[in-house]
Amino acid sequence: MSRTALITGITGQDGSYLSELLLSKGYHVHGIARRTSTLSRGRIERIREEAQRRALTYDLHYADMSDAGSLTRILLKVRPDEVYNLAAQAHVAVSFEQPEYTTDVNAVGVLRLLEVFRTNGIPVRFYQASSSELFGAADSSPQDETTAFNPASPYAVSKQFGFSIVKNYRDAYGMHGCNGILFNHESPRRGENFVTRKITLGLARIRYGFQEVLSLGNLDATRDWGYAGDYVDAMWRMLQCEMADDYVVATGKAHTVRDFIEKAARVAEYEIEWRGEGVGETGVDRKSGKTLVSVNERYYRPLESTRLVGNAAKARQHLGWVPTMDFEGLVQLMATADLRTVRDGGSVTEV
Ligand code: NAP
Ligand code: F7E
Repeated sequence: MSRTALITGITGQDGSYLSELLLSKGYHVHGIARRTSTLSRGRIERIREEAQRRALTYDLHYADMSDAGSLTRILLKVRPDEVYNLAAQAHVAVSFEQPEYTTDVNAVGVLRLLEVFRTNGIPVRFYQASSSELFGAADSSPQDETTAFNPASPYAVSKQFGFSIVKNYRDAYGMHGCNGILFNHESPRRGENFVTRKITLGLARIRYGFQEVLSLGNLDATRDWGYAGDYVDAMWRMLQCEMADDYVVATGKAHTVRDFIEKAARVAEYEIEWRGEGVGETGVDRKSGKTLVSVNERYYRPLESTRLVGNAAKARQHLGWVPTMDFEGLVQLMATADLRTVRDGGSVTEV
């Protein structure tokens, strides 16, 4: 018999890849989408059409993580076997500007869902989108499930609450709740103001004359970047285990923002040369002398996460999780997709 899954954050990057995965496995898929003034469904429009064509269940329901009543109504109606909580105010820099909203959605929102399950006796398997940002200014490297948390932003603090409350409900009530401590994962569907996508889209726009320069913050920040398509597979694998547990999902390799720019620039047929330093630093194309990258303090954060690189040995061993794409492949995929989309004048989120 087909299982039923509910995805919060279905319109986001991960929600779209997880939708495809679950539909391919025969699930009935439901998602919550919030009301926005312009529809934010670009990433799942094609998935919806395809599901409709194949007569598969792929239903969206209006709800919001800040509205317990709406969550209760949908959970009681859908009665899912699995719930994937991906909805969040997911931007770390924005969380410094909107800490209260970030906490309401990312922290209290998790509790709202858990309380609906508990008070209504709904026996779901629950996935919580935890984050490597919990390690923050990490004391040791690489990080695994035993590394101490040291969150460095309101976003990370809110996600630490989400992590802890899932563990608490698992221990106190025997609920099947898993935390995926996922390191950064990217794709051509990544939000446009996260650094990888900002770079690939910016370079494509410069290449085709729609943008002058790419303005960025800390070029020396390092991250462990993987491919979103691989990471949603780990989410699903967690919920197939009899015993709920927490898992780090990562590639184990760290790169700087600078590395990412240099590789993406090559795909756009530029050769970056760095000149100057600090806020005066620029990235110049060696052949044409054109300035492609400049630094703007506006994109610096009050506090940075540092030394982030994950050890996913537990996920590999217990879940049989194996990533399919390396850093070079990821940059190539994203840069090529944005060059094509900008050239063809298409919608940047429909890839
Ligand atoms: P994303 O693209 O920003 O998607 C976030 C989703 O949450 C969107 O569907 C968004 O809806 C929805 N949302 C935001 N506020 C909401 C609210 N108040 N009520 C209901 N829905 C709301 O993020 P992502 O990259 O797919 O990440 C998915 C999850 O994994 C997030 O929880 C994120 O914090 C976490 N995470 C991500 C990464 C990563 O590297 N991508 C790593 C670790 C953890 P709209 O489309 O309407 O905006
Ligand atoms: O920043 C630096 C910035 O915003 C990465 C979210 O999915 O992953 C993501 O959070 C690095 C930081 O991602 C710009 O300072 C430089 O050091 O792409 P990002 P993030 O903050 O790592 C974690 C795991 C999550 O859980 C989050 O939901 O890049 N950086 N210049 C910049 N970052 C941005 N956004 N824009 C810049 O211009």
